[in-house]
Amino acid sequence: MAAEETKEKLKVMEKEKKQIIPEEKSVDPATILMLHKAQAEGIETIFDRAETMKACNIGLQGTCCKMCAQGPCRLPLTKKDLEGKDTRIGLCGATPETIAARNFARMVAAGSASHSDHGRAVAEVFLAAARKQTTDYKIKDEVKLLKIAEDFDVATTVLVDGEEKPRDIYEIAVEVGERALGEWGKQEGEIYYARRAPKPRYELWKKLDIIPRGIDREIVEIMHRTHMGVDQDYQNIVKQCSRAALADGWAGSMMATDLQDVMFGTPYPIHGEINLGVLKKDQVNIIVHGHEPLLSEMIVVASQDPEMLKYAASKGAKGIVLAGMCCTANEILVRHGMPIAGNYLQQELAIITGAVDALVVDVQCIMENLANVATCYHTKLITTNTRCKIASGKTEHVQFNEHHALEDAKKIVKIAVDNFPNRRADVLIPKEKEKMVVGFSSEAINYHLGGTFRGSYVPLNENIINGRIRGIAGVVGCNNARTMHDNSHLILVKELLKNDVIVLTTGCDAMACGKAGLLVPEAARIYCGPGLAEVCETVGIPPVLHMGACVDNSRILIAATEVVKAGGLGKDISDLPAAGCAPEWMSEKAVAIGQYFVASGVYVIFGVNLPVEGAPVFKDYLFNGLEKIVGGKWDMVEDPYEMARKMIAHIDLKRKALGIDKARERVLMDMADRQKLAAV
Ligand code: NFS
Ligand code: SF4
Repeated sequence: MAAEETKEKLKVMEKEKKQIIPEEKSVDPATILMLHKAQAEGIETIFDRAETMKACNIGLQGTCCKMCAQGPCRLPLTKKDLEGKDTRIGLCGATPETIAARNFARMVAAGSASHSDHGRAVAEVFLAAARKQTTDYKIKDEVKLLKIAEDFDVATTVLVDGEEKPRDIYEIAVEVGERALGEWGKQEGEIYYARRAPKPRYELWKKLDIIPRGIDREIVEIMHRTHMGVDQDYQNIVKQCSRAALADGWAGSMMATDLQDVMFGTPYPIHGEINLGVLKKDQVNIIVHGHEPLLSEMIVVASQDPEMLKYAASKGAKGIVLAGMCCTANEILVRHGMPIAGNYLQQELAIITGAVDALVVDVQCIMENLANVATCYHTKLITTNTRCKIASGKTEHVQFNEHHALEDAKKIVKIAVDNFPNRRADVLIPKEKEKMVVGFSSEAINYHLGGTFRGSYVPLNENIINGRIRGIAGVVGCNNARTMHDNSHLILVKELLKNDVIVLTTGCDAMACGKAGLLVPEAARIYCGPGLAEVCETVGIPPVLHMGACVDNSRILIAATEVVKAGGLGKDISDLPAAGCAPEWMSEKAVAIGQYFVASGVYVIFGVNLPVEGAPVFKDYLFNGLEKIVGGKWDMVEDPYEMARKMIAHIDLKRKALGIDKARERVLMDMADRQKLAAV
């Protein structure tokens, strides 16, 4: 018996020893509080597992090949390889370069597939709406539809008795929808949106033969080329990575953004709130988590339905809170101002509040452990998509269908309301919630910075040229349990602001910024250098512009293109004083995004780790060689201060090349200068 007791004691001690210190895991007080609650209640989260399960060293280096059953062939880089001749090869002779490039390419393929399949689902619903096969979705933003119709070569007018008349908007939508949907299966030619890029960029892609033919084709080709014994030239593999990634950035993701805007409205600045404090103890709390706004848009409607509110009241609830998580959150936030409960690493923690009556998920970034955590509380975990089920038997599946979307949404809301009385006593909702101003689509930036008269990017360019704004940074991407939650996001963004670099953001970085109070106009005075502060205060915008979800990184491509077109800052995206970063990335989608930015001419830094260290020649190609070919390049930096330093150094280099490095004195442009600029 005594021995048993000692064993038990040892077990407890062992458990205690491994306990994480929440304050070391996140900079977000709400997250820290919930981690304490998790510990007190004995709930294991990703934060715990990141402590106990170490990553595989060879996988980290990118040189583990399991493309065939003769492997896995593991080729770790040793000091000897670096000093002498590197003779490592796999069973078939594959070099570290081939292996790392193939692994990298498969990440690009998976990432492009995810965003693009999201886009496909949107295109299908769009077409159903255009054909009036569903009444739940409509054409909301006709102006945007007319604009994208041009890109798809769809006529917007029709000749009636020799007179040009506007075409029926739904007729246009059907044609746009058909052409858009056709982009996935197209076998030859070019994706329509390639021509949206600045002309020199388009010409360069053409010369390099990397303009995507069709989205699915380019992704399939990566899978083929990376099969055992096919493409064994890392440069040739990277070329296909560019093609597939461009198919994501300039087609799959960009069409997702555009068609969503047409159906649900193009975002314009709107107020919102963020962090777990948006949940309410006395109301039904529903969290929608995942990525596609098709479902969440309907749940927004269902949760505000008077009948549903009455039903909630009958169960003793004072109302219904609908909050988002991950990119779904960004989608309903930028269009409806719906609150956000948190970013990627907070998903388990939301359940741990004990206040979530239903967690509704669709696709992507949904941790399987949600099913385990949900069983410890009353929370109903509801899957809704044929592509994403959880095999635990601990979830409910309500199949969502665009033909009766609102009905499905009401069914889901009802499940949540019915579950409200099942709450257990141990509800703890952190008080933290921050206000923010979001919804800066490229159209909104155009309007806000240019004003109603001009509506252009010229004033932004002027401020970059005169040096008030030193440059533009895109800071995006995930959280990663291998690094302190939100920490690198915030250090990096604050460093950039201090140095007068304006920040465009999406995804989980946008949420990190929101929680830290960086998404309000008042942040300019506190965090920015004098130049950027002045611009933001004059225009009344936050210094960090929330542009939406991760598929909306396509908005950053368009904004960059608009800046090029506004003149005075070179002729291509690669000329701009700009840089991108995903400081806490974890998803394959991030790699696809990184690659399409690089192939569009942008310097891109990734944090945490990039699995290329085991293949120094391949790494050098990504980090240096590519720049001479596409004008953009990769980098990996762990320290957020160093990330900022390198991004700013790159911005300064570009300023110098443009001859505006000396222009940092505060000169106000006169009318003649403006006209000169506009004429460029
Ligand atoms: Ni982007 Fe959105 Fe977040 Fe990363 Fe996941 S939510 S699509 S992948 S984790 S930023
Ligand atoms: Fe090994 Fe070559 Fe098979 Fe990869 S493809 S697992 S390197 S034998």
